[in-house]
Amino acid sequence: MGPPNRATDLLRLEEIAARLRIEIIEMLGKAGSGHPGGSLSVIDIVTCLYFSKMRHDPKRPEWPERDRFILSKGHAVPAQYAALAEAGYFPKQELGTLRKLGSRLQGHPVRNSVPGIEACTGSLGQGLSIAQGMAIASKLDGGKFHVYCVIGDGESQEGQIWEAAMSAPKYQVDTLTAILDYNHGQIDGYVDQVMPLEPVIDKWRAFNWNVLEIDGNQMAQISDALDQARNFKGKPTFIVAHTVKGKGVSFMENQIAWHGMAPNPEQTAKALAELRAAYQKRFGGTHGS
Ligand SMILES: Cc1ncc(C[n+]2csc(CCOP(=O)(O)OP(=O)(O)O)c2C)c(N)n1
Ligand SMILES: [Mg+2]
Repeated sequence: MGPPNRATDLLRLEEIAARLRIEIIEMLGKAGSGHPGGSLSVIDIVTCLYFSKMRHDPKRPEWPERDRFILSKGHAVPAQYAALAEAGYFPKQELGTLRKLGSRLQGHPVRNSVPGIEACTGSLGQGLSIAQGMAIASKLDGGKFHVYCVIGDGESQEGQIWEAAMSAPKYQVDTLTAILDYNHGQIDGYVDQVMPLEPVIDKWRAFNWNVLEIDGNQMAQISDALDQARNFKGKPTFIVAHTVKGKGVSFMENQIAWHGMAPNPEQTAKALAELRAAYQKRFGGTHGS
């Protein structure tokens, strides 16, 4: 069997993302707390990374040459847990323990507790600096692995983000790709109103990054941008990914209230019905009970 063609591969990734959206809502519904908006906006990017672009091996989570993924906006970790379980880092049944006392799956990523989690994040602003350190280590070692880091648009108000923005080009860290989940919402309002990021592309270009702009909920665009980023030499790449907060669940989309609120049982059922209907329409068959 040869390699899959592009259309087949994109469809495969879209199918995974559609399933992981369902699993995110199931997890949050059971947990009774958590962050649906930013998990649903980023899941297409996370899916493309784990199931197409990253060199990693769930059986060897500490393999030195693995690519690293740092979710700097750590509150969206249900998206990463769903991907890690799908990839085989831990059993899917464990997803149902999210945020429960004694569970490995805490509300924010914890390194050394969950295989596949590379850094403790959730205190916003720190992940890009951590990622840059790893990416420099890779570069010093001959560029054996690439580091991917997702930051939020609200998170971009943290000063430390701009310290990393300033220093990565100085060290020509081309083993680093940062992706901005530009979903326009933060914890208590719209980013444009709380602290505008614009002109975001000009800013990162001025800091001397290779900047790309995509629709971060379109698999083909995500895939192409990640390929370009990895192949670009001499500078780190910054991907401005326009996304929709709460993407896929109509009553959550672009609603600030759904930043950090879990759906109640009735809302969970409604969201799952929508996601399953969309899945069925697009891919046939059913997913989940
Ligand atoms: C240092 C720090 N300050 C405040 C918070 C509380 N907090 C959690 S999520 C959030 C908003 C983040 O917005 P954004 O980065 O846009 O996330 P997304 O929209 O992707 O969910 C804030 C302020 C935090 N986690 N860390
Ligand atoms: Mg946001």
